[in-house]
Amino acid sequence: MNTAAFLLVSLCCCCWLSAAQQETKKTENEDKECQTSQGSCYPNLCKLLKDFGVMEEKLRTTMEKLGVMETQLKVSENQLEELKNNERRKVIFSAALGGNGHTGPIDHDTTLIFKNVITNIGSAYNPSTGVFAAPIAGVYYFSFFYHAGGSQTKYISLFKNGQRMVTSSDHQSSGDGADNGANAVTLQLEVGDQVFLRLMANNHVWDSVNHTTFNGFLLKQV
Ligand SMILES: *[C@@H]1O[C@H](CO)[C@@H](O)[C@H](O)[C@H]1NC(C)=O
Ligand SMILES: [Ca+2]
Repeated sequence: MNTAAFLLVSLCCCCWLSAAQQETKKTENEDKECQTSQGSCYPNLCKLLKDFGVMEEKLRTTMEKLGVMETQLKVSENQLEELKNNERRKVIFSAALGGNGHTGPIDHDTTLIFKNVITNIGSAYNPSTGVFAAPIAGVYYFSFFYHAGGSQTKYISLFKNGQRMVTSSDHQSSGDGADNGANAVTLQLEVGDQVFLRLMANNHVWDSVNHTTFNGFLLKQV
């Protein structure tokens, strides 16, 4: 570009030279400082070259700024794409056991089915089976809260696939009429891992107005 621009300037100068020749004499003295090491040049050409130098410098800094802006734009585009992806990957659920009171005691371990869906963004929780299945690999946070009669034993565990992870329990007692218990856990899950609550054999839990809930959400994709 430098060479092309210089040729253009030189061509223009040819036209100007004849017209400028008369002017030259007058301004020659004023433009002494404009002499190059190759010798003196016509003042108009000299000024033009100086201007061109300034313009070239301006163009260079503008190009630099443009380069920086281009990089920033790319970063913003990537961030936007990430935000869009995160929006798509929301997994949040909350469900209550429902029913009209007692669940249990039953003589074997039973998966609790939380039928009253309060929130189920991403539909990863299945209210017909009580099982949450991870749609995305990541770290999830789960919690559960229960209410139960004090005169019976309570033993509720949260399972990841076949493995018991956390439990909340209380003893049989005549001292307190009712119990409330809870627990929570963060779990790193692979796609398809299942999380659910089990009421262990011969235990009991109560719900009539959403006392007993199972909750979870995706904390972070991994
Ligand atoms: C229990 O949860 C259901 C489902 O979200 C809701 O419609 C209902 O109002 C809740 N009931 C009470 C008593 O909180
Ligand atoms: Ca108790």
